[in-house]
Amino acid sequence: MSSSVIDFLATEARFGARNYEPIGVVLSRGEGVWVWDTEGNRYLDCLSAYSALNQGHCHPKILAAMVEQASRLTLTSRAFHNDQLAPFYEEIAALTGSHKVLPMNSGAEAVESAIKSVRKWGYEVKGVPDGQAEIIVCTNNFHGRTLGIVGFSTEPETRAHFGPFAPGFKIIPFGDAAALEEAITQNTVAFLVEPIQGEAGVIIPPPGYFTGVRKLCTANNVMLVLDEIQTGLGRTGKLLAEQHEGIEADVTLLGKALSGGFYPVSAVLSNNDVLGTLRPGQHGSTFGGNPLACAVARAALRVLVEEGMIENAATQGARFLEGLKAIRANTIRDVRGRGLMLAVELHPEAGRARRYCEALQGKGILAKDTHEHTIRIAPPLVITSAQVDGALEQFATILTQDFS
Ligand code: IF1
Repeated sequence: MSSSVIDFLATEARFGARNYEPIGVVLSRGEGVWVWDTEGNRYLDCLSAYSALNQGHCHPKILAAMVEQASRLTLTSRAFHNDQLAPFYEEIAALTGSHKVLPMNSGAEAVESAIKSVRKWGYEVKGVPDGQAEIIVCTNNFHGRTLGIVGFSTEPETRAHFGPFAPGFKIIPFGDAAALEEAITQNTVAFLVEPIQGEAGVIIPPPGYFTGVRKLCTANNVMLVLDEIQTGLGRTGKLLAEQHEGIEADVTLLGKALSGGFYPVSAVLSNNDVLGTLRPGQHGSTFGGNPLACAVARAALRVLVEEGMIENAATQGARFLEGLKAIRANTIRDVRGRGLMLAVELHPEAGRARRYCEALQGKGILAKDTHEHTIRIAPPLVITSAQVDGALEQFATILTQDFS
């Protein structure tokens, strides 16, 4: 490790809260699927900042939109209108078939805003007694790091010593529609769930699960809130992961790639009057819906669609999945994926997935482990067949070694 890299890491260690344990690489440039470290080494990015870079690093058209808007008007607050918000609303509503949009900044903010909105809808429209609203979530969920959200996490690491937490949440197993039916009461206002559980290790529910969930939510006047912050915007090979099941959420949450990795932009999309319950002064954010965010998001959505990235994710995701499944290695317990949201789960005796990620780094691949034994694979949606094949060669090399 060069002295400059050591200096970077030492300074981070000296001043930074140690809330991450990054892989030992200091990146300085990104373009498309590639990133370079400060030593000039090139890597294929197989994390895409947890699916915030679906459009690839530093997409030129999103950059141009950002520079143009940043030189004109960056922020007005919502105390005044700006000339980017309405077109952003129109374009994202048309693309997703939504009726109402609430623009926020981080994914967690979108989740928290959705929780507030469905509770308000529950009291004012459904008629749930004030303060009695229940929201159902799943074990191994990941919806963000704010206090409200970690209060219903089932991951000890995520919630230990952050309490006390807010009440009003019920936890059921993911993928089990009967458990949802059992958990619904008169006071249930929503079921908040990821279409595919990302952090849990790319857990794909059984076929027909969401068809059953949709029916149960409709029959019980429960809002289906799909957290598509990681699965959305082409990651699974469709614009929204819900499309694989042919269903529609009542509320859809987007973030991450909504800005192509240029800026924190998230949104709550509603197909009904959930967002209609919000009145002036009842919710807000300094940066929510700012002109720079809207201009960047408009460009990010445009290139995603116009450059065929969603279709490419389906094609290259199928190639990547088939190639991973073809690897014959005793270390591999399971290979899972939909579109370019993939994971390789290792046998526990194969050792920690982090070791394999560190070995992949030496082969020019940046990937991230999750839950000890799983390697997440999520390259930008602009990846080519040749790049997939090149990555598969390296995965095969590393996975047939034993880093236990
Ligand atoms: C970290 C995980 C992924 C998300 C879903 C909401 C949010 C996220 C489905 C909140 C954010 C990020 C957060 C980041 C690492 C990453 C992550 F490992 F934490 F769980 F992707 F799997 N819903 N996920 O995946 O969005 O507020 O971050 O904008 O906290 O370490 P955010």
